[in-house]
Amino acid sequence: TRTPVNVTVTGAAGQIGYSLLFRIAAGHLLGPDVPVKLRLLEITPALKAAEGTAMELDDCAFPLLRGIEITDDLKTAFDGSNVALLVGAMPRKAGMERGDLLSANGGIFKPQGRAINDHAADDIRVLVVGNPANTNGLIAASNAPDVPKTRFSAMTRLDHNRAVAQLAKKTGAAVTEISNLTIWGNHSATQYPDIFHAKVGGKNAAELVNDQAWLENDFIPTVAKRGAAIIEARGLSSAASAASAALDHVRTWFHGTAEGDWTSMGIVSDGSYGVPEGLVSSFPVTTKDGDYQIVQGLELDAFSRERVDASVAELVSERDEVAKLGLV
Ligand code: NAX
Repeated sequence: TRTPVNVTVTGAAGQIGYSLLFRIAAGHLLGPDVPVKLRLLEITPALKAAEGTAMELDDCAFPLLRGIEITDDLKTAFDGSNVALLVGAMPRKAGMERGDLLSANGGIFKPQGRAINDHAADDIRVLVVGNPANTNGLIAASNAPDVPKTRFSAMTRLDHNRAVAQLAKKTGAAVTEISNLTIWGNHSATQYPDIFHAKVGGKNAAELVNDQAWLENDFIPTVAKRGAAIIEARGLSSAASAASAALDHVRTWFHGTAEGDWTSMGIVSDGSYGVPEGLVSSFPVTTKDGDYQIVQGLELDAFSRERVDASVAELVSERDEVAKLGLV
């Protein structure tokens, strides 16, 4: 029988944690044949709530779940960790400046990056979900100098899945018929969901839709502002869909993209497509066995280029801000 994989989840007592943990334990992260041990990291005041979630996990009697450890200690949380899902973050509160938000999150992701560096297993893979996800990923990666940068990623898969769903609706296709969609840039309202290389049932999506007004005034803003629309409707931010996207992200990273298709991941830029090296930006990537490669050679016309550049400019300003704070 296989040795269990150690999966660390931060912010385990939060909303996303409550959706995520049960599905990890059910085998939806790594597959139906991979046993897991969960490490739940929380801040001290939320440990009791995390214990409540752990009691419910016990009560599910999941065959793949081989242990749960709950802690507020970074070393314990990341010791021997193989997969780390960094979900807990400092949310933006009313009146908070972006600098304050970045600084508060630096206080979380800098020590977590360091702890991953010092204690995680050699094969560690990290997904940052907590916002601002790209820049939090940059902070974590920068503070883990001994871990290859390619092990760190930030989540834009929810945006990717939202774009797939909207495109399917518009074209009347099934989501399974949609491929080669890309989210470029930051997981924020500046992100650029790109359908110019996407396919619907093998046909070019932009040509099939042939509706520039829908693309500009409906599709792009709907995808980019979906998080706000969910809050407006539900009174709470996206949780089950975010958890589902996190599972998709990690599963695709390990199990690979389908032949000819790709996915979207926030990753440390190697300079491809003019995105400054070192920024954590979303790209089209193919994946296999826990590694990824940026899809090269896609043409970006003026419309796409302008949008990619705008989102990347936002990432540059976030990076400059955290650099000033000594976080990267
Ligand atoms: P919640 O506020 O419900 O839960 C966050 C949890 O993190 C809390 O239990 C809190 O105690 C814990 N936490 C705070 N600081 C911590 C620390 N230093 N160590 C460990 N745990 C800590 O938020 P939830 O709805 O679960 O969302 C979590 C994060 O995901 C937020 O930052 C949110 O903005 C972000 N999201 C990112 C998405 C993406 O696509 N990348 C989409 C969904 C979501 O909005």
